[in-house]
Amino acid sequence: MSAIWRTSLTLAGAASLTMGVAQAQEPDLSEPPEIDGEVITEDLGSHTLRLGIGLAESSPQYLSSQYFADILDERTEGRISVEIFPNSQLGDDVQMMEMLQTGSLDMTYPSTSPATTYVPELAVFDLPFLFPTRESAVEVMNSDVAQDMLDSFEESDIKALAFSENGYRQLTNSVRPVESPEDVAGIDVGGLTIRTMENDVQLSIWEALGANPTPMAFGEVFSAMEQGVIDGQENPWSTILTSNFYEVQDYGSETRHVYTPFILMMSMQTWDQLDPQYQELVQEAARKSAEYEIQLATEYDDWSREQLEERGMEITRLNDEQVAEFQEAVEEVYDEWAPEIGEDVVEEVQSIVADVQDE
Ligand code: TK8
Repeated sequence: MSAIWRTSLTLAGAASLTMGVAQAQEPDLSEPPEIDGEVITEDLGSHTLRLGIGLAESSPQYLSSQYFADILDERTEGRISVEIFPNSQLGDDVQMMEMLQTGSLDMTYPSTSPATTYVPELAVFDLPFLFPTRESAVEVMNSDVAQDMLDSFEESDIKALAFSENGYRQLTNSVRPVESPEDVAGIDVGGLTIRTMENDVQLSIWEALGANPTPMAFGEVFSAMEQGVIDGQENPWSTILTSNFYEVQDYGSETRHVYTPFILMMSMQTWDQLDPQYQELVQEAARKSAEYEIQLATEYDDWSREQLEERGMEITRLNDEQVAEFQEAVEEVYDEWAPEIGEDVVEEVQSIVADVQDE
């Protein structure tokens, strides 16, 4: 951990450290759960799996991927090894999913939003303000509707293994503090140019808020902000921190406008090469590492916001009325998209959420 954080420290951060500013540089993260379960001692073939991810080495996505690799390593006596390539270095979410289909990459870990081109029902996760709590989102990810969505990837030669948490998304920008939809739309001065994921529901959300939304691959976002091509973007605090977005974004708003998951997935060509015993193990390791990822993402969330403030970002917290204003402004997104996604899927998800909230 500390090595990772040291390498991702900015010069400014390093300077403030040497100046003696007390700053916890590492979140208080849970250790990965102990690796237990049967070890496959029989030689069922050797595999090196290349896993490309979008986020940085310090992200929950990377740390849990390492745990995934460790489980496979230990429980196959080193016969399955996983090489992780962070920071979109092998491609962005869309490209890496295509690489799984052609068999030129073994595994990737995209957001659900760009994966809706394969499984349109996944767009239910793009609906704004759907999950009042993280618990309700997790319950939906563990549900049969969600499992059906994972299974549907098989038609596209992708073995989707498990959902985990990208998380509640927050708005950042380099122009002005935002506490209302009017601030996004900038009535007299013009709307903020906001990068969105490559997903039509996300686009509708930002259109409804009066922004100028620009879909873009994640790997291009930092430099687009640095060069002023876009004013802002939206992602969980942990990503805003671990991908160093705070270096080029002065303002953040705790909008929590949408909760999006990740999906850990494998090329069907790779999957088919694995012995059934290995397949079972890979599936189990994926679930365990996804659970760990959700735990890390939870632990990272508030901590990251504090870190961002310490690093000079001005973060606006919204009260209930302010959140309600955003919620009202994007209500039309439901009218537009629920029929496309499937009213049944939307209602099923909403009823799971309602059950969790009633408990
Ligand atoms: C990383 C992306 C990222 C997502 C986005 O590959 O694109 O903004 O939130 O986490 O999947």
